[in-house]
Amino acid sequence: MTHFVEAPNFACDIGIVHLGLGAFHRAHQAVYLARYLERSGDTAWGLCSANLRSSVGLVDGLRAAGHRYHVAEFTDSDNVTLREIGVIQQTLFTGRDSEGQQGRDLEALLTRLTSSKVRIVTLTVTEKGYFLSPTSGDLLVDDAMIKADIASPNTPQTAPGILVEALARRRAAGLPPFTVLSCDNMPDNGRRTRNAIVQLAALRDSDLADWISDQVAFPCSMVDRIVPAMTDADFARLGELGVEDPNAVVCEAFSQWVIEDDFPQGRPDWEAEGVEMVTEVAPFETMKLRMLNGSHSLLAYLGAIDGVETVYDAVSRPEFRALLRRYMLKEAATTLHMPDGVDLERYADELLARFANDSLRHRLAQIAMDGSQKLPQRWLHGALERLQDGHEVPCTALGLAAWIRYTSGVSLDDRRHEVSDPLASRFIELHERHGDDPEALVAAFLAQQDIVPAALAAQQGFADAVTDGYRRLINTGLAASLSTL
Ligand code: NAI
Ligand code: CS2
Repeated sequence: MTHFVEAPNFACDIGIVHLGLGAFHRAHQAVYLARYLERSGDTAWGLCSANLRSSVGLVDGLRAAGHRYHVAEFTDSDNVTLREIGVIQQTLFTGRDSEGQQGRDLEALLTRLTSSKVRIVTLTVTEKGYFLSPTSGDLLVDDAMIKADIASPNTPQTAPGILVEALARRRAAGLPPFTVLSCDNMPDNGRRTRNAIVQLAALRDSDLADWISDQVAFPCSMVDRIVPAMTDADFARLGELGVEDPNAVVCEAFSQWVIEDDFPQGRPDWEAEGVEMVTEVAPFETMKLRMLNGSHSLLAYLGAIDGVETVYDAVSRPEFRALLRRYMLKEAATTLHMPDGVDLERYADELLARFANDSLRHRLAQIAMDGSQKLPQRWLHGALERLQDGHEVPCTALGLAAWIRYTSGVSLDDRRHEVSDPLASRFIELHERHGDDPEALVAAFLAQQDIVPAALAAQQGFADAVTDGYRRLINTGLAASLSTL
């Protein structure tokens, strides 16, 4: 059954600026706001959505379409809700355009961010867009882009740089700050975002850093909706349903948003749309990162090095389903401390059912991107807790072995793939230096302290398990390796 929902014609004030206009923003935050606007008629919370780095085509495409686009929410391949979204009022691009020009709409974005009507800034700039060390959470002050923002703070390129400049302008104008709400899959995402911004501000003006520290709220949030990158097949399927829209996105019907309720400048009444406003997000965030995202990463590396293409293809195989159940219940759930009433076995079953949605083509190559930024929170912190409690983590160890292989850019049957990761060139060097010696290779990867907590690297039993896993994968293949778990 296909259910159509049209967007009403509302002119809104812009109350929220979003950084990172990707697939997820269009199918998650924008949908909650659109539903809120339709129900309440409150026009204070329209969106200005900006890209800082890539996807200028999407920014311009949405402008050309009057900022209206479609979200196709699939329960399964037979049941879809086609929602037209009209809550975005403005789109901007501050990255490098096709002529190599940097910062096309930067002044427009900074002007928007200093409007008194803007009270919230949301972000989905991916984990690497915060320029933080994945293990310590400290700002990467030696990164070339952060260095450029330190040298030229009035023409910033990074998300932290843009927010620091906008907050400095608001402070100088006597305006209250906006609230900053990270919607990226990072642990303690609010606290980490605060770190990035306060540490960058401190390099410019310690009074500004103190003001941000005292005045700006950085609530944490847990976000969940599977929104794969669009494929030609997705556009063709939407065409069959009567939707010709280059800015459309396809996603699952499920959606969740848990937010720490700390919005001193006000916020939309999100609860009415099903958002859970809570005092502490951490248990839900850790549960989702370790169980859902941790499972995704297991499939991504073990599947991708064996030629499996999508999440659906992987979970259609009993050996992968068994691996995920075992990982989720024995290695992830056992590290969680959930409020009463949360049934983790049921959560694991629900996740398996979501992964088996036959209408999504969620490519493992997409999930495999940026492993250096993702693995600490998905696998490594939980693994360390279990090992310190005297337990083993065989699924995580095999997953890590698969990730190490994946970063060589060569699958188990010697096919090449692209490795998209800010540390990709470092990985290639490690493979060139130690590729012939699994023990040395694993030791070299475990010694990367900006990815692997030192206490985990020091667990010899874990290093041995990863090395065994690596040997098994290359000598006996995936199926045999999984069967020994
Ligand atoms: P996407 O590939 O469609 O968009 C990525 C966005 O991040 C683009 O706007 C891009 O310009 C921006 N970006 C990338 N690197 C950046 C950098 N260094 N600085 C500034 N901006 C940068 O990806 P999508 O699906 O929108 O996901 C984005 C993030 O949203 C994920 O990394 C994750 O943290 C979060 N998320 C995504 C979900 C999904 O299923 N797609 C679900 C839950 C969270
Ligand atoms: C995925 C997530 O790309 C990835 O790394 O694990 O984007 C995942 O689809 C979402 O977190 C689901 O909410």
